[in-house]
Amino acid sequence: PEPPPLRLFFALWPDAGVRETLGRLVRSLRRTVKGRWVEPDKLHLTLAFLGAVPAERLPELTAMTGDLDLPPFELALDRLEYWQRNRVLCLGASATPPLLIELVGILNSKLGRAGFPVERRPFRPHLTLARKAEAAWSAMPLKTSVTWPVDRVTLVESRLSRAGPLYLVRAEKQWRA
Ligand code: 2AM
Repeated sequence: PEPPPLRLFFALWPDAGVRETLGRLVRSLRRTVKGRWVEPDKLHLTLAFLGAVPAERLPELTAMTGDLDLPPFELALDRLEYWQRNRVLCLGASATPPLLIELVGILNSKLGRAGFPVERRPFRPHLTLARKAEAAWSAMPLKTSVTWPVDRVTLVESRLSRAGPLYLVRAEKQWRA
């Protein structure tokens, strides 16, 4: 029998330090905003969502990950965004670093050439903090922005279950300055 397809996406996966900062932010926000909060160890920023992919294509995507090579850069997540339409609360960036736009562009062109579906809308970085959230505003600057030193890209598998998604790192490429 064929193995089931994998639900895959490319993401910025926080290291321990960034995760610690994000966890602190979530703990303070939880006091004032109602919602279903993403567990701190599952927070991530999606770069390209592939959806269901035949398992046999994983080696190709692993190789693609290994070919992604950029200079490290810094991402400042400096504002909260509340999307009333789907009641999602996100961390966003008032400025997208050019290297992040370049990374997503390279990813999308590699994915497109390999025949994967590609997002056509311009990339706007966002990190989902909570779903089914209740907020009375649509954007709010953070007093202290989250500074994320980005030096790697990660291919992640998402396994959905009733207990929520389980994320497995399937491939990763770290860059040197
Ligand atoms: P979200 O956080 O905005 O929900 C794993 O599911 C990751 O892929 C999540 O970060 C999720 O974004 C994103 N994702 C899920 N379905 C998607 C889709 N159809 N298009 C783009 N991103 C998606």
